[in-house]
Amino acid sequence: MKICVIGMGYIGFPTACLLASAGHHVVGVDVNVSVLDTLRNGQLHIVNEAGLADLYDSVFINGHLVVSDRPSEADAFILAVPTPFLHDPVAAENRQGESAAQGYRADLRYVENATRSIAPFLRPGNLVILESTVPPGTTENVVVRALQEEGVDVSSLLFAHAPERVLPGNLLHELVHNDRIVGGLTQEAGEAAASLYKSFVQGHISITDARTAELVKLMENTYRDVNIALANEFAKVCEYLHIDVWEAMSLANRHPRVNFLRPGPGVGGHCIPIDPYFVIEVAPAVTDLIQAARRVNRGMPHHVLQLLLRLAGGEPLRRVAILGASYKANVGDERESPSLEIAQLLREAGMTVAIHDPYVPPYNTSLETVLEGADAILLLTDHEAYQAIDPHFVRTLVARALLLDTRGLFNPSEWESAGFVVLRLGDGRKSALLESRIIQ
Ligand code: SAJ
Repeated sequence: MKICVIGMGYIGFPTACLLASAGHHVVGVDVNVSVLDTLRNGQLHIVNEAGLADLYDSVFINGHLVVSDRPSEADAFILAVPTPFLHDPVAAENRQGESAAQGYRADLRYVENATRSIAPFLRPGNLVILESTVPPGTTENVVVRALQEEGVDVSSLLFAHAPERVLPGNLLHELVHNDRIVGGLTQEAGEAAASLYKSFVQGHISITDARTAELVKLMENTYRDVNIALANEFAKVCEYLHIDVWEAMSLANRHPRVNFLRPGPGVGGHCIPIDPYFVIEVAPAVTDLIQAARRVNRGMPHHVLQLLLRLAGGEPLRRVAILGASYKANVGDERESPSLEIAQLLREAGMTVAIHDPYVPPYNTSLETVLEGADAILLLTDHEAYQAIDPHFVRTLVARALLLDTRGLFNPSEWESAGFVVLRLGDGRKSALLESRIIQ
């Protein structure tokens, strides 16, 4: 088939490559000129994704994937553009129900713009697939309506929603092997979309209706956000009860049907902290738990600041070394990263902050420089690379030997043997000791 993919981001671009390598003729469209230039030179704008460079080479050379700044006629159009959220707390206070959503609403302008951009190229029988994560009802109320407003005869078109669930850092493998949900506005549209994905998806493809598919994606990420909030809440409970949450959770997880996620300094990325609001927005009156979980996770950066002040034992911290800017381990993406929010909180508290992250320019500088003269080390992202740090060497660099580990990454006794006072998020045994220290 001839397929036009709108949005060359970390979903649209690999999807376009996979469709092209399956034999389709694909036009990849993006408004970002530097992305187009990079791709036209056969280079990649998405790094650290195994297999993507070779895949792109093959479809770039055989011409099955070409990139452009505008759509062209095709049998199928896939919209894979961002759906961030808009946060207007002031408006939230004034609008009934909005306050329940804490003022967060889906920003669908990219979906709307991408939809309008394909209007002139649509022909009867074309298939239009929305992949972006959206509030339930968007395929019908935004995509179809925008095309109608552009004067398109939508009765002859097929519409479907096909959310993705790939984990950044494992993109290609998951795009091919994960099961997929496809939701059609009509049964025919669902089947047409399913057969398109069958050309590269080896996972099972389930067909449902569009609204169900839109909600399923949000359910998956909301499930994760609520479970992370539960882990974070038990971290605070354990601090209060002088219990080590890391030990308690590993014991609880030995139960055959219990699987606690890991406490952390907050929930980042452009999915987990955002998608629950797409549910809250459409059902504010019945989402108490989902809203509470968002409040717990959004409160973690402030909790980390309190732990750091407790670790400092009343002495002011001049300079803090932060390990990890990225929102999660082993990838380089600082979008909505709690690390950057925590860095800001520390600066507002009068501290100087030096940040290191091997994956995120401009923080991928020398670790020694960042640690030099630090009054405290704050581990915020559990990059595997940090496992190799030698506490005894680090001891020679820092001004004060204080370590706050918010991911349970390091072995406390190794750092203590090098002379560090170590506090871990959720480790109540240590905070009891520290409280006594402060009292002294
Ligand atoms: N986090 C914790 N504790 C945990 C797990 C995660 O604090 O036990 C934090 C991470 O540090 C990070 C945030 O939550 O800041 C999100 O991490 P993540 O592992 O959920 O990574 P994402 O957001 O890149 O991927 C999620 C995945 N969704 C699910 O696992 C249900 C992925 O499958 C989705 O495709 C992706 O969101 C998305 O794009 O929707």
